[in-house]
Amino acid sequence: MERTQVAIIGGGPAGMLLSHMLHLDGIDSVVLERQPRDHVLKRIRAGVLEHGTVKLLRDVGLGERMAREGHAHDGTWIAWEDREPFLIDTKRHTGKQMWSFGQTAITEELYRVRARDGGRLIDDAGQVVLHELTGDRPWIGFEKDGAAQRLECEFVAGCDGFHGVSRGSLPGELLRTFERAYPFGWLGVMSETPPLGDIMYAQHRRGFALASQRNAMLSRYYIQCDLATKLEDWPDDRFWEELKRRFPPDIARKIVTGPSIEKSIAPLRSFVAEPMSYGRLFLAGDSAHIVPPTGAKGLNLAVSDVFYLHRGLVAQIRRNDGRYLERYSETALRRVWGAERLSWQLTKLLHVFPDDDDFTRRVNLNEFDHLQASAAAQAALAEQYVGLPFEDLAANP
Ligand code: RFL
Ligand code: PHB
Repeated sequence: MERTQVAIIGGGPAGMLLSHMLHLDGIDSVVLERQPRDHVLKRIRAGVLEHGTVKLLRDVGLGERMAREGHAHDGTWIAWEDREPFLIDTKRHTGKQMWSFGQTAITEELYRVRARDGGRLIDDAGQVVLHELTGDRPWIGFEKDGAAQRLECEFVAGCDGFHGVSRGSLPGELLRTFERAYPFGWLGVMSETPPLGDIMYAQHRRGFALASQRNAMLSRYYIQCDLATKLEDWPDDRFWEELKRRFPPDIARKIVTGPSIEKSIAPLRSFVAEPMSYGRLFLAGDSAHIVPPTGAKGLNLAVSDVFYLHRGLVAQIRRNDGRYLERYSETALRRVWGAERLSWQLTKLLHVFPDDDDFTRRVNLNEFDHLQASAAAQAALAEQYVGLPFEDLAANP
């Protein structure tokens, strides 16, 4: 039997960041991760960080590698067929920049500092079950190397992603879910080629495309694809050709192609679970909500959840002040719904849907033209894209 103050289910960015931040406040945690460590460290996902995420990572001592390998951007471009490209100019409208820095590197850094600081992580942990969440002494049952184990704790953080077990531990009559599935996915390619200088979304009648990056010699590209798409049907040559067709010719010419080092398909989904807490269980990150990647909000939301949850746990454990934890769910959900709305709007604006008609196309075109013309519309989009500020309790007493 093991004992800790906070049992953290899931060793992705949400769980590992929470464990690290609690450690900085002298609070003990144990992370239970279903996958072997190598698997977690190899996953390629997010790449664009909000201003607030970058600041938080710096504040908790994780800024050094980001400063070395990451890259600041004044905003993100939208290339629109037959129109001048448009910059979501976060620098101009908010004074803040976004950063390109990969989730893979952030996860590596988190595993490094937790190991350095003697953090306890049990990977390859199977059959995780949460018990007695409404009592004073919750506990987690799990299997390690075929043996049944028990972890006792004061609080449980459910950071186990969309396919985890934590969300399902809320009673069915309490849990409400909100969902939108999209009839397409993103086919993503990573290549060791110099990226375009800028991050750029492309709207095109053949479908959406995106040019992004991880560092000076690592590019990340995506194209909208059918849900039935099979990776084996997309050799590199076909991918590059399709990608270039979706960008304006002068930009397509600048895309440097090369062999892919990773290729994967991600379906798009919007999903929110309410509430994000039950008894002594608190959900954070993808376990409670999913956004389509248009808008680059998923990892950033996981970080803001962790900011609120860490603050609540520290207030409760160190000062016996329960006000933050009591409001964790409602506070986190306000920010979650802001990101849900933005990523849904950008997904609708930039993708081709099978049932799009001429009316939809005209409305989308008008939305883009309005963005080009209206400083107010540009400022509103920039404010949401760069990330809404983290709330203080005083904002909603
Ligand atoms: P994760 O990363 O899914 O980690 C959850 C961890 O929990 C483990 N687990 C369990 N452990 C124990 N017991 C169980 N029963 C368990 N079940 C699961 C899993 O193995 C895993 O290690 O969730 P977390 O920490 O909440 O982090 C969320 C982010 O990973 C996610 O939101 C982002 O990657 C989303 N995302 C993006 N977000 C951004 O902010 N900016 C971006 O540019 C961006 N681009 C993206 C993305 C996601 C993508 N995909 C593949 C869905 C681009 C793509 C293509
Ligand atoms: C990425 O670099 O992987 C990326 C960038 C922007 C997005 C989503 C993903 O909106």
